[in-house]
Amino acid sequence: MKQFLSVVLFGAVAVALVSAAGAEGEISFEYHRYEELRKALVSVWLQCPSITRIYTIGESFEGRELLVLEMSDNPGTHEPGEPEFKYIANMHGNEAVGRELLIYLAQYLCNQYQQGNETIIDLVHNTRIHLMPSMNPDGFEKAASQPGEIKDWFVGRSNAQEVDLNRNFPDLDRIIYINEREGGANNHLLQNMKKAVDENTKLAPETKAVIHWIMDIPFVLSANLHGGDVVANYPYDETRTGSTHEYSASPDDVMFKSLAKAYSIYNPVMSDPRRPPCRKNDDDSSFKDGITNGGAWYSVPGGMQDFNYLSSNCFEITLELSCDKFPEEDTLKNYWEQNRNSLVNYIEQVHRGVKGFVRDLQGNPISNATISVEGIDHDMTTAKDGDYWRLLAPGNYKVAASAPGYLTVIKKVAVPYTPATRVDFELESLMERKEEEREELMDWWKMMSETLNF
Ligand code: GEM
Ligand code: ZN
Repeated sequence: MKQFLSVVLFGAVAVALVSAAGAEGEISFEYHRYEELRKALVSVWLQCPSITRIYTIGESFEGRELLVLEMSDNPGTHEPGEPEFKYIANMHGNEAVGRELLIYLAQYLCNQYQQGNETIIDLVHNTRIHLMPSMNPDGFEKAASQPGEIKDWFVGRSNAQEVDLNRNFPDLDRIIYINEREGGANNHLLQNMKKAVDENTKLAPETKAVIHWIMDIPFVLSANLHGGDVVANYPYDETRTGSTHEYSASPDDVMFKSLAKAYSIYNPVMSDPRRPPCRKNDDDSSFKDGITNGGAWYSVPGGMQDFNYLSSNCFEITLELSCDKFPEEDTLKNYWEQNRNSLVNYIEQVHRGVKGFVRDLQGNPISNATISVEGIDHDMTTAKDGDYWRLLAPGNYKVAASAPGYLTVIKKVAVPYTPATRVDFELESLMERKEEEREELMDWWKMMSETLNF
């Protein structure tokens, strides 16, 4: 007993010492300038080297790195069948809360993993998580270097070229609205356009880097962290008619509402029905249960959220996390507490709907096969190993897998809230089918000629 007590006491002293130094295992709730952000990510990597990796997707206009911390049981590789998730923050450089929350989230996941938190261990083992605390490091430095405690509402929002990155993505909504009327692709609208992206001088370097990232990794789910209001916003962001406010449902409206709610429900401020608007004249009339359709709030053309949905297999929502864009440092801990469970719960949403593999009859993966769901005009494609993920709300569905040169297979699937239902497809190639038919015909001829004796 005595020995036990002294261990406890020693433990308490050790914890006190460590937290005073802000060392390993503790989260220090302060702002991180560019160099401090790098150091914070490196120290997570040093603390949890077997489940983390740091990489960069490119550079900002002023040459700062667009850093990503990856968390996975196999950092650096896509594991066949394992879904990929991303959080991007601070695309508006003056919106600082999301940037800090992603640093704290990295520290928290690493700590909890080491302390044996089974939910977090399962999450890290079954998901490849990418965290980008700042998409606009130049804007952040500009916003953060303003003198005084009170920050201007706009300084640092755009990148160093004065480009608003959330208006700078190719406007795929316009194309999808034409295709809805006149027929045409219902997703992957940027296919074979990589060169056009590289040559487009209107795209900021930060936008280009993120476009390539979205096209290269088979992301399933994502969120884009902003500030200035408190709500979870879902597609479409741009209205069909061009009017300023108009509910603009995507084919996955039901699932998007469910995803946005999965975030808002764990955030006591966001989900509070009595929360007053951030500012007296704000129009929050489209907010309900802490969520809103983008177009119903106000139309945003060229945003990143809809670009994800219309160019790739990735579903993205936009999270507005604080009334103030750059609040005082001593409020950061509070924002972390408001958002911690939401941030973790939202990552878990990647394990919903149907998932599986598409292969040929010999078991070879078929990449770029189409996965379509009856009644939802938005197709997914399989990744390199024939693996796919199709987020869906609970219900009964008919899911089809098809690929050029193969016979389409349709399966009925019952989808619960979670986990994802595993549905694999084996596709017969039309060549094989033709060969089989030819052989059958030959056998028939042989039999006929034998019986008729010619
Ligand atoms: C927004 S982004 C979120 C809102 N989307 C719609 N459709 N209203 C922006 O980019 O203007 C707000 C922000 O800057 O945080
Ligand atoms: Zn913003």
